[in-house]
This record gives sequence, C-alpha cells and structure tokens, in this order.
Amino acid sequence: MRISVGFLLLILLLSSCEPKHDLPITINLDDHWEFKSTSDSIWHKATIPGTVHTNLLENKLIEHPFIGDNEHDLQWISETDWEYKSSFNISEDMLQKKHIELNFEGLDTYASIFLNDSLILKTDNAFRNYKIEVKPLLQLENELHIIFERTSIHEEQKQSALPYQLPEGNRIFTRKAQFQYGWDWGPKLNTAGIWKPITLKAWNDYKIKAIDVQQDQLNESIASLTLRLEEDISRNEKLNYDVYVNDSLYSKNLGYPEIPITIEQPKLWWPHNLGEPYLYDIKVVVKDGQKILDSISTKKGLRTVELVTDNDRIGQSFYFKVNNAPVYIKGANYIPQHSLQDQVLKTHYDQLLNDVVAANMNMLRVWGGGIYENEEFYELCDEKGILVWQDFMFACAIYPGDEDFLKNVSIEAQQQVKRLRNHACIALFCGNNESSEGWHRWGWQDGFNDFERDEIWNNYMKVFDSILPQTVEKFSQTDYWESSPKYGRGNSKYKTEGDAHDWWVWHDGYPFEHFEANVPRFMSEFGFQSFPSYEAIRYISQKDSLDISSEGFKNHQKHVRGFQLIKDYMARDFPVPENTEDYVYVSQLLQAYGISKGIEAHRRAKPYNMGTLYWQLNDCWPAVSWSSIDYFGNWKALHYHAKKAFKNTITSSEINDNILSTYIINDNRKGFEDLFSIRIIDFYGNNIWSDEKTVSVSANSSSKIHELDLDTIEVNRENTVVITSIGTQTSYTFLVKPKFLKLTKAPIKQTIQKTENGFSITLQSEVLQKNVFLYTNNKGRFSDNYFDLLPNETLTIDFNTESDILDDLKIKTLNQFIQ
Ligand code: BMA
Repeated sequence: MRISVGFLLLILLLSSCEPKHDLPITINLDDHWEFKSTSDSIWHKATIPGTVHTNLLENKLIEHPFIGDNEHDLQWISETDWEYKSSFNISEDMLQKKHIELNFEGLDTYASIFLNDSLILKTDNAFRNYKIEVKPLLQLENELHIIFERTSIHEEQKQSALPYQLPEGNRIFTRKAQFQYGWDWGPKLNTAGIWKPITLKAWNDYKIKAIDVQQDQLNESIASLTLRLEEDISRNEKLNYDVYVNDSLYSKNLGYPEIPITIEQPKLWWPHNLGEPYLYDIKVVVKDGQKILDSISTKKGLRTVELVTDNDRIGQSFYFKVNNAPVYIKGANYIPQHSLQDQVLKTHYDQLLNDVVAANMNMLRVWGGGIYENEEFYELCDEKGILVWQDFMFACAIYPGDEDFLKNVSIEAQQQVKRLRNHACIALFCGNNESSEGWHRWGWQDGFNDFERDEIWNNYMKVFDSILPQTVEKFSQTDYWESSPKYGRGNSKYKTEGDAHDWWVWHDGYPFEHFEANVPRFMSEFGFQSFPSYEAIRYISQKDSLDISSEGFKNHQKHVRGFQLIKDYMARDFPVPENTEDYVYVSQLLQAYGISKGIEAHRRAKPYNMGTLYWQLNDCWPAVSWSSIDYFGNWKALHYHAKKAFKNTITSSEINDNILSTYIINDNRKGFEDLFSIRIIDFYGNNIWSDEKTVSVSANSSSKIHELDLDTIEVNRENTVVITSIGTQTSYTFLVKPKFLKLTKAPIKQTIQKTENGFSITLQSEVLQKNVFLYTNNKGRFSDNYFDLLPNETLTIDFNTESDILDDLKIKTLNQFIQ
C-alpha cells in the first residue's frame, strides 16, 4: 500500500493534538529560603536542606562547632526558636492540576508550617515525612513559613505528664537523632531545621506512590516476583502497566497494579566478598491507552537473607544465610558521618563505602542512636554488595509508651520499612541499641516501684515486641531482632545465645586477651579508642603543632575516662612515648592490635561464632574515638589491619600453654588445595625453624591446620616472628607483647618514584621493622600502612595523591621506641 505524504502529515497533526502523557509534575522548593531566630528581626539567607547550625555558619554568625571548645558556646542555638520562610512561584499548568501535595521529607523536629499564612501542619518527628494536599491554598505566588520550636519545651511538657523519670534524660521524648544530644564520641549539637528536601507534586487522576518488589520464590533456576504499585487514583478506566526488566519490555498488563514476573536463571545478588552484587533494573510505565500517566524505576538485587536463630546444643545460633548459604559477617558499626547531616555529600558516602569494601567488610550496622540513612547510602550498599543491619532509631534509653508516642513511632516505622524494603542490602531490622541490656543490667530499674517497673517494661514491649516487629512482618520480607545485644555482659547466656557487645574491654578495663577467651555467637560491638590523624588534631586546635592538652582538644574526647584508659592499656602492651606525635601513632597501633586480636579470635571460632562487627567505623566530627576512619576520611592503623584480618582467606595463630596453633580460615563458597607453610625467623632474617605441607581447605570453614610446641624448638621469643602462609596470603605472629620485642634501630632504605596516580615507595631494611608508618602533609592514601617490614624484604607501597611532589615523606616505626 502506498501512503501519500499528505495522509502522513494528517496523522502526525492529529496525533500531536492528543497529549501523549498526563504526568505528575514535581518541583523542588529548595530555593529562596531565609531564616532567623523568632526574636530577631533580620532575616538571613539559608541553604535548604540544611540545619540551623549550618545556616548560621554560612552567614558567619557563629564559629565552627568542631573547633576547640566552640561547641560549649553554641548551646544557645538549641535553646532558641527558629523560623524559615521562602516564596515560590508555580506554573499555571501546575496550578490547574486536580491535586497538589506538599511533601516535607524531613523536618527537625517540632515545626509549625504555614502556607500563605494558613497553618497547614504541625510536626513532631524528624524521621517521618509529611505529605499534605494544598491545592485550595495555592496561588501562582506563594509563601511558606516554618517555625521550629526548641525541643526542650516539648520535652519538659512531656516529662511533667509522667509521674517518674525514665533513663536517660529528656531526649527520649523527641523523635530525632539521639546522638545530637551528645554521645561518648560526639558533640552536643541539638540542631533544628529543614534537613531534607521539600517538594511540591501535582497530578490529575493518577500518580504512583511507591513500588514494592516482593520475592515469592527465588533459587538459582527461577525468580518469581510480584510488583505491587501503591497508587493515588481517581479514575475508573482500566490502566495499562508495561513492565521493563533491564530496559527490555518484559510484559504488558491490563487493569491491575499487582504484576507477577518470572525471571529464569536469575543472576543472584551476593555480598561483594562472595560474588557479584548484581542488580536488575525494573521499570513500570502506567498508561491510559497510549497516554503515559506515570512511571517508576527501581534497582533490585535478587537474594534471600535470613537470620538463623535456632536452639542448638550450645544455646541459640545467630547467623545470616544469604541465598541459603551461611555467611560469615565482617564489618563495623556505622554512625552518622557528620553532626550536621546536610554536610554529608554523595562523594562522602561513596568514599566511605569504598573504604568498607576495600577493608573486606561485608556488613555495616546502622546504629540506633543516629539516623535512618538517606537513599544514596542504601543504593550504594546495594551496588557495592554491603549488607546492612538496620537498627530502628532508639539507643541506650527507655522510651515512653503513651498513645501519641506509640502512634508516632508506628508511622515512622511503617514509612521507614516501606522505604527500605526493596534494597538488597537490608539484612535485618533491629529494635534498638542496648535498651534491653540497660534496663536489665545498668541499674536503670533502681528507684521505681513494682507498678512503675511493670508499666515501663510493658511500654518497652509495646514498641519493641509488638509495633516494630509487626510493622516489619507486615511490610517487608526481612527478619527482626528485638535489641542489640540480646544479653548484656554479665549474663551467663552472653556467650551462648544471640548477639553480644563486649565492653569488658575498654569500659571495664579487661585486657585484649579477654576477646580470645570469650567468643560469643555473634559479636555486634567491641571496640577501643585511638587518637585521630595529625590532620584532625591540627584542625581541632587550628595550630600547626600537635596540641592534645588544651581544653579545646580535650573537649574532643567525650569519654570521661578515655585518655586514662588509652594510657593504661598502652602501658600494658606497648611502649608509652613522651612525645605527642609518637603517642598518637602508638595509640593507633594499640587500637589496631587489640581489635585485630578480637577479629581473628572470632573468625577462628567459626562456625560457633558467625560474625564480628567492631565499634565503630567512622566519626561525626574530629575526635578521639573508637573509629577506624577519622572525620577527614583518614584510615587509622585499625582500618589497615582490619583489611588484612577480614580477607576471605587468612592464616591466624594463637598461643595457649606454649602451643602455637595455626588456623586457616576460608570464607569463600568454594574449598581449595594449596601449600601451607610456617616459618620462624629472627629479626635479622635468620631461619630458625620451618615446615610446610599441602592442605585441602573446605568452603566456608575455619580449621586448625598446625600445632607447634614452642618448648620443642630453641627460640628467643623476643626477637622472632612466625610467618604463616596459605597460597599468597601471609600473616605474621609475634610471640610476646609488642613492648617486649627486642627490636633494633636501623635505617630503612627508600626510593620514591612518580607514578600515574601518585608515587610508589620502595622500602627495604636489614632488620625487621615493626609497624612502619608512612606519613606526609600531602593529601592522599597509602596502599598499606602501619605494616611490618621483614628483614631484607623489598616492599612497594603506592601513595595515591593528586600532588605532583612528595618531598616530606616521613617514617615512624616501633623500633624507634623499643630496643
Ligand atoms: C556502644 C554503643 C554506643 C557507644 C559505644 C562506646 O555500646 O552502642 O552507645 O558509643 O558503646 O561507648
């Protein structure tokens, strides 16, 4: 058939008259904001999303709270009421839509919102988003005005309605990040403001609210999913739902927003250390005939995750199965990356999560005293193959149980679970951090009568044994755990059931060896503090010299006994240098030494123990803390050492009654056969003893591979090192504490060469050099640091940097402090 040009033109003309879509319109209301205290008359510019602290800083109205003890002088900010206003225009097109909704993604916390002078909303939960239909009030030109009341008035009111005081202070009444009230690693900066975006959305008869991708069945041969759309719909016609998988049209469906899909031979999502964290792109386009009404896309990793808590002959297991395979968990506890959340940018998330992967961690626990993280965080965890243990935001306190509070928490939980449930990374929802332990073991019940005690515990149960688990059950396919830890230290079941926090080390002053003799089923917290990088120390006091004794610096140690504990532990195991620069270095070695001891003991005990998460990955400001990466992103010694201790396959040795036992730990899903060797040399490189054998190593195992009675060989324990290896993996074990090592002061030969990404540094020494620390004032990252250099070994370390010169490279080793 021949079609004339005129006919074609006519068709084109007709089809262009008919609109091809009736899509919702969304605009961001982030511009033209101003703020002031309610008692002031002068408005200042405000960046939104932001916090009042950031807005004050941007206007140079306050000093930076992270410097010295400025924090103290800024407490008035939390005791002030603040107001924000902005004007915005909308298009005629938008105004004509049938529905227009304002969406506040996060307001911190007690806000009254006025649109064109009408009060439209009052909020009391920074973790909830609030949506409100505003069509009748909107014009082409509009004014938004938000007043934030200080939290203390609300908290005092709520306190006065209660006949008793709950542990731990008035923060429990306000649903906002609890660490903002001060923590043992963070400042008290109880901020306020528009901390998440505000958007305006307009539509006619249809919009998609959310998508849930439910996994009905998943194994290596088939994935059966149901895509379920939540919609706002005010029309009767049957709609078309077109589903795309990885950009190819998968199916066309008429009439029903619940669409089954089947993928044969699906590619499964795995934590990065066990496979590929593969993500499918799933998209649904909703149409009325040919007219597009809305669409939604999501990335979905197909995997099953299960927490196995079976009674066994020891007590009760606690381990994760991913795609039906038990997975040994390695990682750390994550806290907010900044006290002022708006300062955390995509690059920070990306960098930190790359550092998590680089350190061979496969899980982060998002700790309950911080925030439910933003989308970027979970998207990156999905992409990078990092599992997330997600606490609900309750920590170290007992919370109220009145109806308003319970309702508020219930909405919060529902919103958060629905927001997070499609993420492959989400492995577990956990009710709270240490609230149960605190109630049972920290004297929190003292002073209450029986009635009050029952009431308080019943209220606890309402939230953590009822509302939260029911919400998780109803809206997700993820497991729930009431409280971390299951039992506090001191309870005899601590080691045999559930997850544990070992704070005997640090808080109770027990030696690091305690970790080796007390391995629980799953260690969800254990840690030790160290000083941060020289960069962070200099920043705190704004001096070129390292000043750790000023009041300003001391304000950055929030644990009351912190400085003393570091010193006491150092004296037990390490030399205690006088000079600050050296002391900071040794404090990091000490932390790395203690925590690696714990990690290895936990891993050796697999499968009795199935996971180890140390406290804490990161910092929210420059501080002396338990972190392995400081506020500026610098890796402390612990991060480098954890990277080695967390490798999928390692050898690890322990000494008991003069018997040196060596284990091979393999987390891979496959077994293998390889050469195992063990060699003892002295610090000058002389061979003292050696052995080797071919061994076959099972998948996902830890087994003792070698035993050596040290009494049967002639060895001076103070100047020897045991080198064990399997294939290319090598570990060093020293036979005495670092402070007893007979190290020799000797030069290290170094050559530096420029490379594409920075410099390569080649090192060599005639004697063993312990804990070689390379440092420079140039910004960059060493491929390894705080490492041992064997006698006569040549080691090449890369320094990744944008700088063109490296003329200030310095080296410290433990040899300089002990001979
Ligand atoms: C753990 C955490 C935090 C605390 C840390 C160090 O119990 O849950 O509350 O910062 O100990 O004390």
